[in-house]
Amino acid sequence: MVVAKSRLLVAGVLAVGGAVVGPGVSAQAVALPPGVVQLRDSEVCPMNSLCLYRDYGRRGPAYAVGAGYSVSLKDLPVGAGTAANNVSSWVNNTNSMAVLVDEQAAQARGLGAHVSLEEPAASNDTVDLIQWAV
Ligand SMILES: [Ca+2]
Repeated sequence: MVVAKSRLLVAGVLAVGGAVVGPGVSAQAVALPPGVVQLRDSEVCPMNSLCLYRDYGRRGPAYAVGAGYSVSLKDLPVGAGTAANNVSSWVNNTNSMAVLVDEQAAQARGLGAHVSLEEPAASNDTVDLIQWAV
């Protein structure tokens, strides 16, 4: 059931992204999406945020996503690339279940409220979208 719902969510996100992406792409590349703030290496995850870290142990380039904000990790710069397919460590410091979506595999996983996760090898560096359970 979760996977079926996620496919609908992914389709919706892709449709929205297709409408938004256009001549303004270069300007959007600088600004972070709404609800997102950059964290310092190893910074503690703020309250009411879902935090993602490039490296295991909550290290490396990192971002905090406010509860309820759906975000494409492709919009979060990490080095020369982005956070898409590039996250190893998560902290859900919200009261909501986050949904971690892998577009390529068309799969989604829930990350419960106040749950942290060090990615197992099989799902390391796979997430592309953050959604929220409703
Ligand atoms: Ca992926």
